[in-house]
Formats: sequence, structure tokens, C-alpha cells
Amino acid sequence: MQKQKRVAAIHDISCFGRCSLTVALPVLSAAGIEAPVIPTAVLSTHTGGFTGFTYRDLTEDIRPVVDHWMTLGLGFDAVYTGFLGSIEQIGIVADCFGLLRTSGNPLVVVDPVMADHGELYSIFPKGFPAEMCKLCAMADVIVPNITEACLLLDAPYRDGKFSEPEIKDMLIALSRLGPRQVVITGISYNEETLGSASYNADTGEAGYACEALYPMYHGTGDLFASVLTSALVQGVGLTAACSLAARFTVDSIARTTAMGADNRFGVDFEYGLADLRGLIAGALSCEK
Ligand code: PXL
Repeated sequence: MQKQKRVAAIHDISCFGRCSLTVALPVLSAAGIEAPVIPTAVLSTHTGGFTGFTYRDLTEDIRPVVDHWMTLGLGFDAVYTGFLGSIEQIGIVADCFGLLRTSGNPLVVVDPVMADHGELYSIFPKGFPAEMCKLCAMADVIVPNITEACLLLDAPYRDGKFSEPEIKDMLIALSRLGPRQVVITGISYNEETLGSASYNADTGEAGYACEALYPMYHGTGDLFASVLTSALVQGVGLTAACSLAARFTVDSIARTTAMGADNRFGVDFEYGLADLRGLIAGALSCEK
């Protein structure tokens, strides 16, 4: 049996509205991965579409948690970050990457959560993308959506579609910032499908995983990135990991749509969790 993987997940806890740690933790666990967490903030809900949410900032706790872990001699197979609430938090997490890399060689996965539909989230200052760009430069894998990819590259966002050659250029430009593996989510080359485009700068392999287009639900980017991380850390290649993550995410969306739920509440990924380990094992055996 393969040694159990250990992935440190650094995200906020949005107590209601499935996203960030309330998605990452169950997904990693269901994938058979040990998942120590560093909560960066605790909110009553996420900030997408709710008003009046509470926000307890935990910036001061991040570094002491990692310092304590270092005294225990812990090693990590991956470090996976998502929503970070401030520029200060980005700097602290960057320092933590350095520390966590001293004890092993973790795969560093950064989901630069900061924007959607062409807009930087209103809670973030204008300088936020430039700082997130520095964190992405330290990562092995980044998972921006198309809006975030434009912000990282300081390129104009268009509401219309991007062509395949344009996306390929963006993937390559993002890999030149530092990460060897890049995935851009939320890409659509036609009216019927939505997908993710990937590029591995080490092998030159490019992929596109697409699924039927469904209404938008909150937290689906976090779900995709959590499944992707779970598959990558267990040895699934980038293209297959993207297909698996896209399939898992769209199945969750389809179940949610069928029930007619509020799109701020996130998607029903829970029903699919029992199958996740098998899906990853299947993808692994296809690669051998
Ligand atoms: O799903 C990304 C996310 C995570 N955490 C918080 C958010 C968002 C997106 O809006 O507000 C707190």
C-alpha cells in the first residue's frame, strides 16, 4: 500500500456556504489524504453574495502554527492554499512555504482566489493581484480562473470567449512567472461547454477538460482545486487530474441544479465523496 500522503490546507473557514476549508478538508480526507489545516480566518459565510457576515481574522496565528509544526519535525507531501484575506496574509504564507520546504519537498499548489467575472472581489485592495502573483511564483501548480489569470498577467479581461491560441499563450506566460504546472478554469470555447485548460512546462503537454455548461454555483473553484490537488499529490498526471476534477465538480453541480438550490450555498459534492478514492485509483492505474 502507498504511504498515506499529508497535505497542509491553508484557507479560511466560511462556516456556511460550502467553499474553502469546508470543501478542501472533506475532499482531501475522502481521497485518503491526511489533511492538517491552517485556518486563515473564520467567517459566518463566504463573501460572495451574502451581506452582514462576521469575519474573525487569524493572521497572527498562521506563523506560530507552522513554527510549532516545525518543532515536531513534520514533513508534508503538499501545501495547498486558497482564499487569503489580505496582502499581509500572502506575505506570511510565502514565508511559511519557505519553512515547509525545509522539511521535505512538498508540492505547492496555489489557488489565487481573488476575482471572478472580470472583477477583483470588492474586499481586496487594488495591489492584491501583484502580491498574489509573487505567491504564484513560488508555487509548483497554480489554478486561477480566467479572471484571475488576466489579473496575474496584467492582461485585459474580455467577457467574450478567448480562443485556444490565446489561452495557450496565457498558460505559457503564467508558467514563466514560476509554476511549472498551470491550470486555468472557467474556459469556454463554445456555447455548450465550460472547462479547464492545463499546461505542464516540464513536459510541454497541454490539455483541455470540458463538461456541459451549468449555472454558476459558489465554491466550485475550490472544489475543482481540492480534487485536483488530491489527485496530483497521489501521482495522477496533470491532464488526467484536470479531467477527474472537472467531472467530479460538474457531477456535483448537476445534482445541485436538479434540486434547485440557492447558488450561494455551494454544491452537493458530499454525495460523490464515497467514490473519490476509487476515481483517483482508476486514474492512477490508467497512467501505468
Ligand atoms: O470560494 C472562494 C472563497 C473562499 N472564501 C471566502 C470567499 C470566497 C469567494 O468569494 O469569500 C471567504
